[in-house]
Amino acid sequence: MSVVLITGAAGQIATELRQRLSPRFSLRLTDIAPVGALSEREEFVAADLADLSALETLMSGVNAVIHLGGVAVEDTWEKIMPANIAGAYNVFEAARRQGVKRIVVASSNHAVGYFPRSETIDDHVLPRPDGRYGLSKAFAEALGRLFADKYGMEAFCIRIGAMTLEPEDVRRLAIWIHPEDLTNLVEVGLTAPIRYEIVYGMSDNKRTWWDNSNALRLGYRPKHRSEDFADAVIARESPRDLNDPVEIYQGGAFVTAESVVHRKFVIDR
Ligand code: 15L
Repeated sequence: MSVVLITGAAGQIATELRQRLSPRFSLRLTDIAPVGALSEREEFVAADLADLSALETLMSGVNAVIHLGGVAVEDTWEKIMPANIAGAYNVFEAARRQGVKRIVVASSNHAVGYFPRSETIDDHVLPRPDGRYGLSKAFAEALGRLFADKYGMEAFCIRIGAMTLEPEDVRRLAIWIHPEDLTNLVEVGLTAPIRYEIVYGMSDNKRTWWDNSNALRLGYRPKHRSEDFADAVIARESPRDLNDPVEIYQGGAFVTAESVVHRKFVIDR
């Protein structure tokens, strides 16, 4: 059975993936925080993404990596830089040194959060990060490209929307992904014959602003639909100002953090 290393194993996404992937893969888990009880097919080794040599040790005997580790929301550069920029580099470099070819990268919708919702974007658009966090995800995608081109590695970058059991608000009706669908997409990322791909991590969402045909081409078949929750979500949300940048841009509230220039741009456009 293939051994898959999961970074950020104590996080919300890893917790959902673990229970669904462990029947099929042997999981080596790592995080700086404890990950709770382990199943028969799991082992845990604590490590910091800043520690390249610890990561290199962890890669021994691994067939593929699911890189979920790092800061998962907007934060200061002092936190984003070591965890998401240096951390992502260390994961790729440790994998390269140990001959691990395939990395599934948890990118984010915030790598392209400054695209307006009026535009449908696909896997070919240039990055358009909406903050330091989104920038770090664009960096991780570019790392995958570099390591694929230069060292023959394989990277599958998932621009994850919002993974929860149900969509939390109207914006997330467009970008929501059920944990079961995300697991299936990660499995595509682990097993499909690819060199470098970008896909969007969303369920079968009618209100989407993403063209996810690349994921479908590679075999992803989402089972869940955000539209099933739409009436309830819309009914409970207070009226929205459609001229607010939070509503104009795909990244939502991530866009407006420190956005003095941005607000001027919105007024000028
Ligand atoms: C993300 O990238 C975050 O990790 C998640 O917590 C949500 O905030 C999501 O984006 C979102 O855009 O809603």
